[in-house]
Amino acid sequence: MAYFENVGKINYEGVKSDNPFAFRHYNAEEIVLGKTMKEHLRFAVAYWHTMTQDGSDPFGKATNIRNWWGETPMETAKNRVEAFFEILEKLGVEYFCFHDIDIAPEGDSLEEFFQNIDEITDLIKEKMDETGIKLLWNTANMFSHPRFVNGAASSNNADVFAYSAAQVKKGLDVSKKLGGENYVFWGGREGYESLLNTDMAFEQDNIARLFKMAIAYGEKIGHKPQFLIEPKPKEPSTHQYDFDAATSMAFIQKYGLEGDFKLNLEANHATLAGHTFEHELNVARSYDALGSIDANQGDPLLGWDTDEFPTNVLDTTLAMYEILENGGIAPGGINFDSKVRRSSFEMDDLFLAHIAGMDTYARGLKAAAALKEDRFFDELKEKRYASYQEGIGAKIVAGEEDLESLTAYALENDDITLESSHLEFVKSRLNDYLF
Ligand code: XUL
Ligand code: CO
Repeated sequence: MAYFENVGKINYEGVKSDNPFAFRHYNAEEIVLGKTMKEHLRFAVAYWHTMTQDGSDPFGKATNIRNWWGETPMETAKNRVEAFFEILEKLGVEYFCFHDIDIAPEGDSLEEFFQNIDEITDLIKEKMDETGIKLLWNTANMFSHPRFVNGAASSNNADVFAYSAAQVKKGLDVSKKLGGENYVFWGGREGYESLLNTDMAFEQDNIARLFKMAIAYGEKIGHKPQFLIEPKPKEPSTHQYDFDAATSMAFIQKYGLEGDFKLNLEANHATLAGHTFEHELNVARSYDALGSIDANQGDPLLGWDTDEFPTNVLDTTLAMYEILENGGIAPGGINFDSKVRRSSFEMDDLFLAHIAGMDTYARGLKAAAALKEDRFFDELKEKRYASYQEGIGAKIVAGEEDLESLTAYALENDDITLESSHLEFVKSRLNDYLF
């Protein structure tokens, strides 16, 4: 049975096409800088936003109309697998991501939850084998259930820690079963509300304990996905421990997790932290820790995690530039952690939204490739830092100077000439690559 009878395979038709169910920029097999677009972009669809999100918000009930609702939670879960793979195949997306609770009902006990996961992942595996579609990453939802009110690994209650460990173990078993390429830890409620009753250092030690158990278990079962921490500064906790890329790198280094852990960076989390997305990608890159991305965008006027589909070409261009400079994103990918707006409640909006996101990233890729080929940013930066290429600058970089020698130099050279950045001109030239 087809869940989307009105929608066929989405093909590339170019910008002249007025078919809403066609790509105007994403041409999977087109070669850009020596690789196909699909190799560069490694798109993934997120199970939670696409299959389980119902359009409700803090002020209103569900709006989404979905034809996969069944008589029982398990029937709905099975229908969802069918519908999900139909979406992936029709979009030509080769990867997907999910939380454990997105795919299977939790039931009345942990045991029942695990049985449900086994049954549904059998179905998912069949579909994967049939279609060649792959698992980019899975994760455990350790934030929705009331037991996680004070966090998961960072909870004050050791039974909650144990429960979380069981979910992570199952997550890794599932990752092995489905050949997951990455495994994500987004610290849902790993943060705190008030320092008055919180031992922050102890809670972070405990998070690191769980991560080390995950590394050890992966080694034991002979399955080593790339582990990823997904930073977010706030929401739901007031203070989230993995605030941003820099904070998460400090955590990774403090607990000696380099080598096993990289970062999964999300655009809307970056803006919540008061950063641009490209800032976060650049920070990760400077640590060789850019693992994967969650593609979306926030609403700058609202300032919370609205998870909109990305439609801003400047943002995707600068993000893709960072990815190109990184030498690609594999084994990570571009996961649409994006949801249709509450008013886009029709089934077909799921396609229109993904097409919009994929086209916006494809456009960003093409613009970023042109910027790279033209050495646009390279030339700008080479010129800007030229004073370190020779003379005193080259000696500073080579470690040949000290405070005394530089004082002697500065006393002779205190009439300093600076150059204008011409930043407005630069931005205007950058626009030429976008439109
Ligand atoms: C929450 C968020 C999560 C993670 C996975 O803001 O981004 O969906 O991506 O748990
Ligand atoms: Co995310």
